[in-house]
Amino acid sequence: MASDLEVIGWREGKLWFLDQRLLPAEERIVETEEPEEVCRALKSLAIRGAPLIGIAAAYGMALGLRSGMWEEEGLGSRLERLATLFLSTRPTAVNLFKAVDRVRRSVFAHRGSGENAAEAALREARMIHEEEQAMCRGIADHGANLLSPGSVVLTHCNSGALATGGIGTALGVIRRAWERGTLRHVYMNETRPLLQGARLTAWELGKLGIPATLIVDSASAFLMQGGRVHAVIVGADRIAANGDTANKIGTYALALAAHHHGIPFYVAAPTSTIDLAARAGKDIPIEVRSEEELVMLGSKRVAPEGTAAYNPAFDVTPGSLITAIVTERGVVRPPYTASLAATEERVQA
Ligand code: RUB
Repeated sequence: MASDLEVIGWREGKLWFLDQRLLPAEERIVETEEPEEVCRALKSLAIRGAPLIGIAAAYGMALGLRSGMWEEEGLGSRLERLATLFLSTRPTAVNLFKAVDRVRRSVFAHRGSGENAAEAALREARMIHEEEQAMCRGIADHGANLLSPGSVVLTHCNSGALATGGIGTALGVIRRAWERGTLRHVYMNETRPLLQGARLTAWELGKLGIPATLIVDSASAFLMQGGRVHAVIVGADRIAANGDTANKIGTYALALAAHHHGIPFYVAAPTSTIDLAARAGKDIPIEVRSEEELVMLGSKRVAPEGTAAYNPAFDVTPGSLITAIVTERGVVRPPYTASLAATEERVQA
């Protein structure tokens, strides 16, 4: 069994992380004590993927609560400022909002207990990290049961260790199915504009020794039409109460094509990505990123100067196009309003 890839952690009072912007050319580890640097890493996608965004923000809050950093302004005010800083980085993945809230509550709960604010925050951050790792393992086990022997699957963006701090969500399922001998091949979309598929998923699957072929995003429907894909499996950034799911731009088009061709479309995500407060997809904020990401390819300009560009980073796939949502608690099926609420109740029980 391949060893687990570690992408983030805490060492001697500092946060370290793998800078994902440089992959696959360079595996550079960055160490920091500055919460602002963690925010910059989140905004620039040096750290990315829904669960990892939450984990990093929680560690980043712990960095910002070290002794000497808040006494003058007061703990309450410092916590609010840190929370605002982190929550302004990326709007779509709900994991960020849940993680920041957990750290804030934990610090308040431990006020006066003798434990200092940074220790309370760090303990909560470590707990979030460990929980995400455990949830990935659960998702992998449940999800792999959905794939029949000889399966060829298609995935989009990156939902592996690089996105989760664990073995991954959709890529965790792929990895487990490969270990069980039921997976034959993976097609991975390159994932324009930032190429998370080409740069990150290809890198991870290569390390795991899983046979995979890169395609341009617009080739997916063609492969499905030719009967070359048995299932589509993707991660998620936020799942609304009715099953509508925000994930990397292009996911919705994949789901439409899969539906047309009668191919199962699975979403794999931890319960930390479910947001029952969002009743439907229209309640999920969609991040729109810089035009630069479209008109430039690395340092090379690909569109004429002055070209207008629109760059939504996510789209929403209606729950009606999703065959099942795989969580660490099991496989959730339509009607999602009832099944997701029941899953969340079990988490809280
Ligand atoms: C990441 C993205 C990924 C999910 C995977 O977008 O859309 O598919 O976050 O998360 P970005 P998970 O690269 O812009 O952060 O592993 O929970 O399914």
